[in-house]
Amino acid sequence: MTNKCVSEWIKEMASLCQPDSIYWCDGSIEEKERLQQEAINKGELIELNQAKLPGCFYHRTALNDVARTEQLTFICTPDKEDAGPTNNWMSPDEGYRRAGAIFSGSMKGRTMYVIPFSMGPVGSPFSKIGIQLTDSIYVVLNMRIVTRMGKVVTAELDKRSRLLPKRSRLLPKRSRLLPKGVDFTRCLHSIADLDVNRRLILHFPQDNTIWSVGSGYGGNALLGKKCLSLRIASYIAQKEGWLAEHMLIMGIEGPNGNVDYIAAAFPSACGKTNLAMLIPPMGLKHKGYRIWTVGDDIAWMRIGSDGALWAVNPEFGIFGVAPGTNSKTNPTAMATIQSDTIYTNVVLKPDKTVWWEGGDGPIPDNGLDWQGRQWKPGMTDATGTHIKGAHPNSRFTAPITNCPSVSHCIEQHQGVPISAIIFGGRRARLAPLVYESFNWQHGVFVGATMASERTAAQYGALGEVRRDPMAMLPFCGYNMADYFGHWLKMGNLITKPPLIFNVNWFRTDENNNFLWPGYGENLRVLEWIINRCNGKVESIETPIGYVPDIKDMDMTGLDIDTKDMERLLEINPNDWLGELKSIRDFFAQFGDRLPSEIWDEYKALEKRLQRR
Ligand code: GTP
Ligand code: SPV
Ligand code: MN
Repeated sequence: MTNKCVSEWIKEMASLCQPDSIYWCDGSIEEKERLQQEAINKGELIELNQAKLPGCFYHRTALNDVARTEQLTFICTPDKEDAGPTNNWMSPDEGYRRAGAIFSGSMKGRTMYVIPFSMGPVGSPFSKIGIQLTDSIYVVLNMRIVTRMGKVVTAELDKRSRLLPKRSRLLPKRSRLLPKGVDFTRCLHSIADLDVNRRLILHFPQDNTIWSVGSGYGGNALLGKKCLSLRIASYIAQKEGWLAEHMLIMGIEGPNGNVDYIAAAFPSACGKTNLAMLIPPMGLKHKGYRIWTVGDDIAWMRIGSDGALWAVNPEFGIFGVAPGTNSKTNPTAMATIQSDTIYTNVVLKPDKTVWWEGGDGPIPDNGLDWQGRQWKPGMTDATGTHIKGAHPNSRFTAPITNCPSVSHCIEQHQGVPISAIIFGGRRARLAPLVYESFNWQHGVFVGATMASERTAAQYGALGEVRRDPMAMLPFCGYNMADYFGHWLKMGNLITKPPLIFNVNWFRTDENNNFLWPGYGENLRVLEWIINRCNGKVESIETPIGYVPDIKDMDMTGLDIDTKDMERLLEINPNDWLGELKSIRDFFAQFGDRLPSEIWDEYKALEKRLQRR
């Protein structure tokens, strides 16, 4: 049925992996139900209480397969310099050889599922098509939620190949491995034996190819997500003149009924899903604010014919962090995950419902933990450490259309116009609640100098700062110095650029308590940001950028000390001069490849700080 280059590629991959059978996914409800049943029979899925959680299922990953494995993730380019100092690198030859040895015969006794999927609305000229081959039903069912997939995408692929000129000179030169023809991302995935020593997540940007083997976890295995929509897409975006970013997209409907859209980049587990689904706080209710969720993790942004930046969420579902999600912190997410949701690595209660640390309701008396062991609250291990029921990175996968605040614009081919770009991270000290960059170039510097603290619970040494430019450190598919250069170049092309801000919800006092209440209250900061975009409020100039005058922030109904507010907005020049050292070390690794504008901004900031 489909294009010859597609069927030839599938044939070649099948002869490598040797599945017993090959099955093309059509995306129908019947197919979904059949696969669910098969996964239940095999023990890959557990059916949850259908009266309480209709259409919901439960999955446990292997014990060693609970998060993305950045150390096993590689960018495979002929020249190591093209991957840059912040990526793991392997030559394409070595990549195909090493992963090929693991893929070899890895699907014996299994079915190879063929998933045609579209990142972005089906039929949009901006959307990218991928085909994922996988031997995991869990992956098929998740891809069904987080992407648009099946028959409609196969038809779109056929349409695109019919439109192809007979002998296209427009197509990029391909490696000898790839036949010429319609463009799609070739995504090969096998869980193989789930052995970490035989796990590789490889990206071949020049070949538009992803090979992932040995993991069944989210970002490692749902290849449309981080692998295609960020690593491969960022590479394509640089060539085609757009941006692929680790950003949420949300609309803020204001008192006058206007909707302003913003995009925000925070590192993993730093609050994108929460912000994208924000519920306005009581104190601002009278103003009639409404939030519209466009996306919670990835944004593809292009320059529109009006010269503004327009953003599309390439995904169709939410793969969100479960712990900490409850009806107080994120009621919208809780409403989203009551049906048609796959829960991974949370606590399974005796009544076949689910729970996690920081979740709703009373802590269950007992249940099965994420490892499938009997679990009771208060249990400790041999070292006396409290045993968590849910894995800290346990997740839910739900269709974005379940979200009560979903924007009606998610299918718009051109996306939504972005008024503000917001960067942010977890900083116990240093970074103020919010500041605005002086201009685009300075804004790029602000994004490039982003950093986030690792929390004791999740990542190791408390307070340890990891530099994570634009929240893209693990996701940039090419040399990050070139990536900064691309951002700078985009600034010259956008005639109506969004303003660029930085936020920090995580500043703490000397007792390590958050100074800012966060969550819904973050709307107060967004309101100031929108007012800045619309020229409605003044600001105060500091060495690092513009900060709000406290009187310009609506604090109605929020009981927060003026002292604390001052501390939240405080900028300590000495601390910032200290930070410059870490920034300099980070930038130094890029050598001459780092754009001179970035060093110009660095020196200008140093000067402004020393003047104080
Ligand atoms: P990924 O899916 O990994 O990309 O994460 P994310 O950026 O979408 O993070 P998410 O919204 O899931 O939040 C991660 C954690 O941060 C959760 O435990 C939240 O409860 C917490 N969090 C989110 N927003 C805030 C906030 O405004 N203040 C505080 N103190 N915590 C927050
Ligand atoms: C992240 O880690 O930023 C995620 C989860 O959004 S994953 O899809 O696994 O990358
Ligand atoms: Mn993410």
